[in-house]
Amino acid sequence: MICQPSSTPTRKKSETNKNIIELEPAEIERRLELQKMDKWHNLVEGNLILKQGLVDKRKGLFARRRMLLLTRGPHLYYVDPATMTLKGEIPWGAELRTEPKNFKIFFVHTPNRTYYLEDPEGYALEWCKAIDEVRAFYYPEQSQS
Ligand code: 4IP
Repeated sequence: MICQPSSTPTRKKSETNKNIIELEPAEIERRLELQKMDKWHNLVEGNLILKQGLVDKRKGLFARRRMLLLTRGPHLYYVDPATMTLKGEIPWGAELRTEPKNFKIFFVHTPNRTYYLEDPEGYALEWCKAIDEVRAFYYPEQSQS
């Protein structure tokens, strides 16, 4: 006899409300241990990766495909996935702002530069939401306005 669950499993309220940055210290340690086996770990200076994904970073006429790594710290590193070299990072600060243009394209504004990013998979809104959550955590006063 096959037993069917009596009701559809639902996520607990605490899980649905949880964002990517509010983690208990033990959870951070647990995830860092797992991350040590990840190929990107050595490129993020020991910081916990909160979100990662391939994006096309446009500068001038050309775009370069980069692995974008949002970490605790906070940091937004970008890595050349072909050579596995860290190419740079988007400088964090209270002034950093995201701007989704459509499902693929989003901007990250910093005081000295606007980064033009394209998520070929169409998760630009998720990127903006994740970066905004991290910003609200590290710069709560600036995020309220
Ligand atoms: C490069 O273009 C790449 O877009 C670089 O990105 C970018 O550096 C350079 O800008 C730009 O000239 P080419 O490869 O066509 O030469 P990446 O570092 O990801 O390879 P950043 O890191 O600043 O976007 P300059 O202005 O930094 O040189």
